[in-house]
Amino acid sequence: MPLPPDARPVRAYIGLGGNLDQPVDRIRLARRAISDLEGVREAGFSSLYRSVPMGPADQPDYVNAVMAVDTVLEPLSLLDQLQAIEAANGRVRLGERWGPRTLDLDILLFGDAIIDMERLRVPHPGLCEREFVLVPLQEIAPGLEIPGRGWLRDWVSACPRRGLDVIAM
Ligand code: ROI
Repeated sequence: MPLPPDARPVRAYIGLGGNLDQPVDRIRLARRAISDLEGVREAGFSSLYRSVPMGPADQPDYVNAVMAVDTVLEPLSLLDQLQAIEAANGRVRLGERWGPRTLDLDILLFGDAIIDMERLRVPHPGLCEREFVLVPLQEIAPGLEIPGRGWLRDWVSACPRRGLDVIAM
């Protein structure tokens, strides 16, 4: 939604992923739902990628993307809204650690904030090890510095290639 004219928004990055029940459609719907949130404006969206599962191999490939937003929400308010969108998408965890899921929405970065709370850690703890997050993030923010971790491009170069393809724009 449009932001108030006097707003001083923060640029945040959200990781989207899923591997159950039409993940491409779910990610597109999630993008729309995030863009429609009050206090949030879309600022960029990567291609959609098919990625090899990290975690147990006996699950479908994932679809992943990264979205940039400008927001006047506080980090925990944004998290609440993202979790509501996950719940509306029938988010199920099938018990197994790192098992399949319908829709995952993770706050990857929130401006230059470093947040270490029980509910929310930013930069996202898995960010720098996950090809399926680093590559789409680099697509929409090539010059990014990750707070406390250095240049995104260096993490992309260092990240092992496990299998990632663009499937749609
Ligand atoms: N693996 C891939 N490829 N993509 C994900 O989004 C993803 N999300 C997860 C785990 C289970 C760690 N594996 C993933 O939460």
